[in-house]
Formats: sequence, structure tokens, C-alpha cells
Amino acid sequence: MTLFEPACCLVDVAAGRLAGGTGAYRKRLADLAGLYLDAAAFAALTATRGDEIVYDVTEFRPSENAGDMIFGVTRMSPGKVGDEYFLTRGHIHARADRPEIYYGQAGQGLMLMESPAGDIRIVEIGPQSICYVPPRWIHRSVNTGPGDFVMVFAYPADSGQDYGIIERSGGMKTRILDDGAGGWTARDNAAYRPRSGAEVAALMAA
Ligand code: S6P
Ligand code: ZN
Repeated sequence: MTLFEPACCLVDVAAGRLAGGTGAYRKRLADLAGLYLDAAAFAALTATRGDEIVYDVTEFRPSENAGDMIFGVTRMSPGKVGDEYFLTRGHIHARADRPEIYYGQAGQGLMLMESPAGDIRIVEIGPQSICYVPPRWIHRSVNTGPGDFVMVFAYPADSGQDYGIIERSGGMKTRILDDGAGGWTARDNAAYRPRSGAEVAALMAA
């Protein structure tokens, strides 16, 4: 077995990035087609701001070996599509029994989580709070604040991500909208299709 070298990476909170990592990726607004409730608002916003980076990930990924760990920084821009706050694509870990933590660094937002059977949990995250995403929960980050939302994350290196699970259900069961009074509110997604009993059982047995 290879012995890896220890590492130290700096969390640049102001820039919302991890310095000294091994990789990065960016999501532009136009990459997020189909995620938002208000398709007309998305089209209008994308026409002028489609190239804007709405979130990015900088990470340290030593390997994808079982027992190893990936960590990094997610930075999300503030904004809304219609009344719906900017969000990440969201996923379940491809190895569904793998957990994750998110450690708030700057800004305000929340982790929207959905169990295989369609239960919803919402955990607000701000600086210095750590959100534990247990195994088997679909997770999506939402920036509900006026500025950048920055979090450190860490998860087992062999987790992988299944992004299709949300699309297959017509989106997550719940959407996070501006409540018109300076806060957020959760609303049911009318297009949501529950997973079959067999799918739920398979995820629970994973
Ligand atoms: C990976 C972990 C995060 C997200 C990142 C972007 O398991 O949950 O690194 O990848 O927050 O979200 P998404 O849904 O586009 O991967
Ligand atoms: Zn994850």
C-alpha cells in the first residue's frame, strides 16, 4: 500500500476557495438548466448572465481509495431564479452509505436533505456550524443570504456522486423560496415523483 504524504491546505474564506488543492470545477448558471421551478425566469436570467459562475468547488483529493478522504471548499454566489434561491445540483453518494460534513465559513445558507423515502430535513448553516449529512441522504446546498456562501466539506474518498437520482424524481421534494419577508420558506415541488419501494429498499440496503 502506498504511503501518502501529509498535506496542509489553506481555506481562503474571503475568496471562497481552498489553496493548495488538487483540483477544481465551476458551475455556470447555464449549466443548471432544469433545476429551477420558474423556467421563464431561468431563461431570462440565462440570456444575460448564463456565463456567470454561480458556484465552484476547490478540493484536495489524495485518492479515491476506500478509507481515504476528500475535502475542499464549496463557494456559492448569492441570487435567485424567480423566487427560488441559488442551489447546487445536489446528489446522493454513489456508495449511498457514505456520509459527509459541511463546515460553514462565510455567508448564510442551508443543506436541503431528502431520504430515499422522501423525508425532508433542512439544516441552516452559517460560520462555525457543522452540518452532518448522514449516509443515504440526498443533499443540495442553497444560498439564502445576501453574499457568498462558503463551506468546507469532507467525505470518504470512495463515495462518488449520483446526480441522476434527483432528475429521476422530477426534482427534490422541496424547494427553497424567498418568503418575501427577508427569509426563506420551503415549498412542495408539485412535479416530485416518489421513488418506488424497490428503489427505496435498494438504497436502504446499500
Ligand atoms: C461532494 C460534496 C460537495 C459537492 C459540492 C457541489 O460529495 O457534496 O463537494 O460536490 O458542494 O455540489 P454538487 O451537488 O454540484 O456536487
Ligand atoms: Zn456529497
